[in-house]
Amino acid sequence: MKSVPFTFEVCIADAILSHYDNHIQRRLSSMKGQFLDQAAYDALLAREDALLYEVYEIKRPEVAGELLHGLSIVHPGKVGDEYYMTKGHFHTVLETAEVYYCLKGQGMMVMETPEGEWAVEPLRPNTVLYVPPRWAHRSVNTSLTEDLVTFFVYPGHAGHDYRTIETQGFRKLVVERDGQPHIVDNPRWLSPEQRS
Ligand code: S6P
Ligand code: ZN
Repeated sequence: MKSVPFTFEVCIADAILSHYDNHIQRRLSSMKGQFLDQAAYDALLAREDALLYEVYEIKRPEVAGELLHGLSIVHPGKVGDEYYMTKGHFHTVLETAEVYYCLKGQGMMVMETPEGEWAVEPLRPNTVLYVPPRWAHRSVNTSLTEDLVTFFVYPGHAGHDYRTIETQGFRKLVVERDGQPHIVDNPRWLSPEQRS
């Protein structure tokens, strides 16, 4: 792919880019085992394989020096008490960071390191979130009516490691209690010592 300068428009109202190369759609069925309330997950899936989130990617060569970027849209909804969220991942090259710019909606970014440190930061319109190297990240939409729309940028060679998160989830979950988002412990999570 030839590297020449380019521009494109971000239509915030429709949460769409005027140009993108790839459109990924993640449905409930692809999130098996990710939500804590398995019975609620099964019941929802029996009714409908709902669309949880979408990613519009601008493709760039997946090499150091390039920047991969695009739009992530998490739709509103819950599985049991847990808000709709992305799968979440570490970057395969752990020492790579990522920047998120929130365009629309209300949410949280749940993060953790392989050593078990954790952080949860708010995502609100016009906020920039910096995910440092080594931190796994998952976006959670804490609105039940509006999409959470973020623009992301990360190094071309970062890659995605979904396996650790698929196995035990993140250390913290974001759930609704009395109509408000709350950060709670994930009972399935194991510390690095317990894992080995
Ligand atoms: C990629 C970046 C985002 C996510 C997107 C979907 O490094 O963090 O583009 O891919 O938000 O999340 P996930 O966890 O399904 O890749
Ligand atoms: Zn990432």
